[in-house]
This record gives sequence, C-alpha cells and structure tokens, in this order.
Amino acid sequence: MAVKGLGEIDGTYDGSQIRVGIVHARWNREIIDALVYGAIKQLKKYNVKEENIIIESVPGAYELPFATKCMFNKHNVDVVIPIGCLIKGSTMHFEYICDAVSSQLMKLQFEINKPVIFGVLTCLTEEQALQRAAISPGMHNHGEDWGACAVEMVCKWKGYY
Ligand code: DLZ
Repeated sequence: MAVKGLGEIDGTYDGSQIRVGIVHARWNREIIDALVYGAIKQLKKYNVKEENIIIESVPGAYELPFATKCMFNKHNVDVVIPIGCLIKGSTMHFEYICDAVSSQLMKLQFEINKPVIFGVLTCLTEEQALQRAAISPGMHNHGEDWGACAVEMVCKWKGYY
C-alpha cells in the first residue's frame, strides 16, 4: 500500500529569500526526527538557506499551537511548520488533542496573518506513523510535503495577506 503525497508541484518556487520556522514535538521522537529531516531536505531543495531554517521543540503536540505563535514573534519567520505525531491510545486523549491542535493551528493563520502548515500526523497505529515518516521501507515522507508546502504558501501568497 502506498501512502499518498503532495500532488505535482504547480510552479517553480524560490525559497532563497524566506525564513521558515520548524517547531516539533518530542513525543514519538523517531518519527518526529524523520519528519523534520524530510521537511528540511525539501526546504533546501527549494533554496531556503540553512541559516533561515529555525528549529525549536516543545514537549508534545498539544503545545504546538502556542509555540507556533511564539515562533513568529521570536524569530520573525514567514511561515511555521509545526510537526507532531499523535498516536491513538485506549482513551479519548487522542481525539481531544487532534481536534484542539488542528483547529487551533487553522485559526492561528487568520489571527497572525501568516501561513501555518499542518505538520501533525494523527495516526490510529504506530505502523501508520512509521509509514508516513518513511521509516517503513518504500514509503513517502510527509515531512517533505510540508517543506514544499511552506515554500509555496509564502512565494505564492505573500503580498496578498
Ligand atoms: C500525553 C500525550 C499522549 C498520551 N500522547 C501524545 C502523542 O501521541 N503525541 C504527542 O505529541 N503528545 C502526546 N502527549 C503529550 C501532550 O501532547 C502534551 O505534551 C501533554 O499533555 C502536556 O500538555
């Protein structure tokens, strides 16, 4: 089974002038590290300079929305990629955090008037997460999509915010 990735890129985007923040959770670290690696790899492919990729961490996915807001204020970045991995357990915890984090990240874009990428995996099993981080062989790393998405959102829409 293949996991779908970003569709065909619709233009040529040059990220050489943009600043990108990555804030990642530390839960499920192996998966997070692979996703962050994929995002950075793709940002560099789109010419984002290493010194313009600012990385910070938070304990867990629940902390991502607030820290994402802080990333804009602390580092003057054009876009933030919050990266987290939520894996369903035996309680309702997963549902509450997925809902809170996704809706808060969506809202934040309109509050701060800057793009926020949705870099949070919401997986029913660890296997799903391993696949989406391309730790399982032959699978697609979603972090790469998030990196490309960040560059496109700034290059295409900056000036229209
Ligand atoms: C508590 C918790 C649990 C059970 N599962 C995850 C998870 O799968 N992924 C994740 O990023 N964080 C998890 N957390 C931690 C919460 O996101 C948060 O850090 C704590 O509840 C403290 O606010």
